[in-house]
Amino acid sequence: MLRRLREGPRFGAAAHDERATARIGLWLALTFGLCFVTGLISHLIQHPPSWFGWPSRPVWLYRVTQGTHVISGIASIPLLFAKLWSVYPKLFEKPLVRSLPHALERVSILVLSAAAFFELTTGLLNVAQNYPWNFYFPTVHYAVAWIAIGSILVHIAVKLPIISRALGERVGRDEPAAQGLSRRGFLGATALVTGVAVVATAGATVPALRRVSVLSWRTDNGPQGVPVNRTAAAAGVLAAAYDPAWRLEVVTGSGTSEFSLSELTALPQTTAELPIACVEGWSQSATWTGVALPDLLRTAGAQPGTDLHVVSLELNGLYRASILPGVHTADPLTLLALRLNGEPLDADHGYPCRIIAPNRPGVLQTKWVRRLEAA
Ligand SMILES: Nc1nc2c(c(=O)[nH]1)N[C@H]1C(S)=C(S)[C@@H](COP(=O)(O)O)O[C@H]1N2
Ligand SMILES: [Mo]
Repeated sequence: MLRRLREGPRFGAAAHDERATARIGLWLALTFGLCFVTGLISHLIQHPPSWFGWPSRPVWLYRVTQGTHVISGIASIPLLFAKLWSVYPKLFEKPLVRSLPHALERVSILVLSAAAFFELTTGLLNVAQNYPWNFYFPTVHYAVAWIAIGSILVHIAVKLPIISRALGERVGRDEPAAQGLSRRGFLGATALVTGVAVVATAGATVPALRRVSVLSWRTDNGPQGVPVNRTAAAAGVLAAAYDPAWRLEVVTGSGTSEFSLSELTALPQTTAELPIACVEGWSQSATWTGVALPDLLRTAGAQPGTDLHVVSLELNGLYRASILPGVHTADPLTLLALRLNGEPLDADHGYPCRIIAPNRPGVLQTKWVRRLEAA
């Protein structure tokens, strides 16, 4: 029975052959593995345990890891469907449960499929800025990622004999009598659909693909040529941002200094080309000008290299504050930016001033800064 199934006479299509299944499984393991590792990196940067440090250089590294996270996640969607299509006859094989190990294996496949679908769906909706749920996305997405990767490892371990046998066999030409898509045709179609899905969306972070990425989100569509995630109006900071009484407070061990906008503008200015790399996968490089953090700290009587608590004018909102670690406050490319692409910051980009640091998630590039406090 098993042997017959593998050869496929009962279900016809060669797509259900283990040689096709194993190859798609291998691609899926690669995209999922990449997605998991890059997601873990992003999580660690945003919630750093004491043993974790993330460098401030190269400036583009997070842009690449997070772009990879979203692109590999998107590539996983057609691959997951193809994988399920490839094995679905086996999922309904009778008897449904043959033994305890067999039952456990089936449960692990159920958990694996559910977790994988959950991750890909929530990730995709997050990227599309659509939040039809009421849990906090990062926590749940992160927790379920461990369930997904754990059940994938169990699945691979259980299937290893079949995987190595199937990958050892050549895909070969199908018997001409085989119904439906040939193995090659199925693998080719899967690769093609995956490629199209990637090209259609990767422009959100790969500049060269911008023109062809028809399904891409948030590119070049904000003021000053940079997308906006949360506007000043939505954050409720417009009045406070343009209040002439606005001062930047810098609180250090040696006391509190206050800077008006014109005092900040009068300090030595640094200009740098730096990307905003949103965790949602879009990224955009721009030219930022402002006061380098090491300069600002020295002016305020503190040492570059101290961790800073960055507080914005926003009263509530998940991203109203951030921690800027010492590696970043010591980096002369970390800016308290006052200008973007040659103009004063637009309200939506953080007027009067915002943090732009090299190699950081966009979510930590706090806008509408009110206070910097040595942590
Ligand atoms: N105060 C504050 N700063 C913030 C945010 C926010 O909601 N509030 N959003 C962050 C996110 S998620 C991103 S990706 C960047 C986007 O910057 P931009 O809107 O200038 O492109 O700002 C960050 N800074
Ligand atoms: Mo973001």
